[in-house]
Amino acid sequence: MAESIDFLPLNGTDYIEFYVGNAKQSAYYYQSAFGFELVAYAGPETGVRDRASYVLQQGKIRFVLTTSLLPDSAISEHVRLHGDGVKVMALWVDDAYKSFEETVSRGAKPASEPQTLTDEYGEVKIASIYTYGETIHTFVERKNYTGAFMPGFQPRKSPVPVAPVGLKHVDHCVGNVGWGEMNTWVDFYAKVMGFQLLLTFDDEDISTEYSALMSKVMSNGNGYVKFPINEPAEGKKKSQIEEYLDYYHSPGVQHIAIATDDIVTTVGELRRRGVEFLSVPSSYYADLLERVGHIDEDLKPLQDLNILVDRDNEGYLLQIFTKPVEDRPTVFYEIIQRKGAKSFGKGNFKALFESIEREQALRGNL
Ligand code: TYF
Ligand code: FE
Repeated sequence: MAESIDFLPLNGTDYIEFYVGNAKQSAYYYQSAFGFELVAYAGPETGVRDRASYVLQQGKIRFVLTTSLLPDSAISEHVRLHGDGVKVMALWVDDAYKSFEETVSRGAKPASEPQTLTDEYGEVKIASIYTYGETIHTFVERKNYTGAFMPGFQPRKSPVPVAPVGLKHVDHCVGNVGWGEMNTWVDFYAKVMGFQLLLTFDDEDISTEYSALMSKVMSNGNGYVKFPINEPAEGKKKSQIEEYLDYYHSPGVQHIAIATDDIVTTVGELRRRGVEFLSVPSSYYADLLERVGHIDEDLKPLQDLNILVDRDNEGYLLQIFTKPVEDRPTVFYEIIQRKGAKSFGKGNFKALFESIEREQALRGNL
């Protein structure tokens, strides 16, 4: 039965927190390569004894990089098992306590009870529930909070000036789950979080010669928060989703798509700073305009940068994918510019997945 009122209104993504082996060095990478600015810090110098966290910001995107200072802790155990990865997808809400109660009453597994954090800059309320694997959603209510990030954190600036690359907001966060588990998590987002099914990609849409997967895109009511869920499917050889699961050792976040309004400038700058992207053969560009029709951009810079284009009923989109940003083939980024299109680049799946498979083969995992 459809509920007429949204029991979980979301204002957007509040932050994404990664558990990493060395937060100081990861923070340097996100500043120098991705153009994020350091805005806050928590650690021994601020009275936090067991961990260090760096808060980075660009546009509306906030990343928190957290490492353990202890050999035995939930954070070090997370890093031991998964490598560097996403622990928290935090959602900005108007009522964290209610968000927790509404979702837990619908079957969410609690991760931490609602609490109110206070300092001289105001109040932040947080509460967390589990989603797939060890990943959690934290509901963050920050009415009138004027501090750098949250109570417990102190403002901290980048040690050298950072030049942003035009990253604006989180477009979507994709999860990889185990064989046959996609619909379980689709149901979770529908029943527990009140999301709706936006799109389905089956085996036929996206199987290449080797790799195969299925994907369903879940969206909240206002469309600000979108969570595609992938599961592996049977193919000739190892699915890219299976490769992820082999290295992450559980379901988890596969890619974070970040929006820009000038993808040529953003990707040019990221490449100049050493970010590595997947590439497609030049034949992709030979018939691109026949496939997608007129686009505002010149073809040459798109081809030089290996940016992909796809069209749907409402417009078109430009997108590109990084290689994994850690040594395990797990988390990667998508840079996306939407020009009307609300889809996910289905027309690029074949070229994209063949590109991923070339990388899998280089790693000996195909
Ligand atoms: O988010 C999406 O659906 C697109 C396409 O392993 C995609 O970015 C889907 C699965 C995948 C990589 C990219
Ligand atoms: Fe994506």
